[in-house]
Amino acid sequence: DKATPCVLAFDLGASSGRAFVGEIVKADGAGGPSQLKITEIHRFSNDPVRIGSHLHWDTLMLFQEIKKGIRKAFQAGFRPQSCGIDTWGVDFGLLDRNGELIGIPYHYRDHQTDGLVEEVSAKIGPERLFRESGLQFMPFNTLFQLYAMKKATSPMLDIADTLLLTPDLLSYFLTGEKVCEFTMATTTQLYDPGRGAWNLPLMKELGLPLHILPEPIYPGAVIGELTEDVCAELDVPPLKVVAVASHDTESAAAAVPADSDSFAYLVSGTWSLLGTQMAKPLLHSTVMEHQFSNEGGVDGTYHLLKNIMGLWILQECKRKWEQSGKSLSFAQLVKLAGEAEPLRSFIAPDDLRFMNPPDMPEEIRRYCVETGQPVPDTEGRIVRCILESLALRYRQVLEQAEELMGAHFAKLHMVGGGIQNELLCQFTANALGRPVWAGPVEASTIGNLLVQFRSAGMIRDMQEGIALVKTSFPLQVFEPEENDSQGLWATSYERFCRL
Ligand code: ADP
Ligand code: LRH
Repeated sequence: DKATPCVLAFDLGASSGRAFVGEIVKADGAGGPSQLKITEIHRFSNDPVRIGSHLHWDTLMLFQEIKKGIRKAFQAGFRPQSCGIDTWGVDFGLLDRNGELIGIPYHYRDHQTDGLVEEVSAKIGPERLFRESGLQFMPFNTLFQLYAMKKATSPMLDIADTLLLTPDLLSYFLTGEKVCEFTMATTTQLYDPGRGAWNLPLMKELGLPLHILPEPIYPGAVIGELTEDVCAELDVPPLKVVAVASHDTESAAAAVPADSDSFAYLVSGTWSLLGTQMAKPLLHSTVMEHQFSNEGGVDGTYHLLKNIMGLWILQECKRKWEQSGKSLSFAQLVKLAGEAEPLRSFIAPDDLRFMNPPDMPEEIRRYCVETGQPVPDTEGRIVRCILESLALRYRQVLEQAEELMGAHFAKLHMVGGGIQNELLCQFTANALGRPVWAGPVEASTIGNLLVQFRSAGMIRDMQEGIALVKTSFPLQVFEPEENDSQGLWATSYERFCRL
């Protein structure tokens, strides 16, 4: 029934964006239990654009697709009470003093930040940089991007009045309101979770402009309403725009159908984010040594997380093979991997050489040559090598997370687009020697919807939302296929750790 109260979520990942309407419906007519129903309204590919030596997001296209999504939702007869946007972390647009976008936002895989982790760490001291941000030193964190612009004496920085992170930028285009949502703020390396404030002293030392960051607002806050211009263009009535957990990873984490507050999860998409929820950030030196992040989540939670290179490596192989005339779907690639010999050669997925090489399959082959392993020479072998290496890396990172938390997790929840790859879920269970509970696929979208439901008074709290997720999306459980510690996966893990 399209008159049912509903909300509209936009979830933009690095590979694609989607719009879903979410409703709370009664399963069997009026008497049954409530269920969360999601309807896909719009989906689009998110392809970066190279101009000269720089890689950019096609920000205007993304905004156009969001407008299309709003229009399509109303055209389909839905009457959403609000909409909310989540996207990947760290990236941003700069506005001038008239509120106009300056330049074209950079893509986090742009090479302008190469080598800057080392340079800034040497200047500031790695301990301080970690203690005052709680973040893994990823070269693309907002801090390093701004520092790269500073080093390039970018005139854009001179005229920048406001920095808006991607979801906030898109919400600004819709509403005219400039905000900074908290979960995104914690991906910048400019936010000090210990003090709960922007790290202005650090920015000053690095020569970055101090006035450009709006004060953080929290998931659930209303950002504003669609401007009259947007309503007129789309021919839609006024619509509220709500700040969700605008960082996609945190929206996904907020939708994990866990039994308790203490659980381990893996958000599987372009990236693999492996983490666990905590009441407050964990900032001691072992966290820095293991290079984990503390990222802000819904309701003041923090998440101990590690960025693992993820299915990006597979996406890039797929793209390269397509370019050379061999178009294979993800399903076909997974099938080929399933037919290839098991546990033959591995890569270290987080080696920065895999961040953005010109030819990913070649980079993998070269890695195997350099490490004296059999060279994967077919699509199936390469994909198998990627999936097994990711699974082994998940074990390594999960065990590190447990060491840091002083906890043991009996299972791993996996969510996100990557769980459609059942081979990866099975390999993960095998590598961990623990069950994997897979689902839901659209976790970021669902976390986004839950925050909006709560804002609209459609659910009381996030717990009620999680209960809805559990009754509405069946999970798929993958049990490890071997049980002894001498099994092939266990010995392969030793080989993997020696790489
Ligand atoms: P992001 O949000 O980062 O753009 P998604 O959560 O949409 O990423 O996940 C994208 C990934 O999901 C792809 O890289 C691909 O590996 C995987 N995937 C998508 N569809 C399938 C499929 N049909 N079979 C196996 N894997 C799939
Ligand atoms: C995943 C993600 C991740 C960030 C990366 C830039 O989509 O948000 O959490 O580190 O993109």
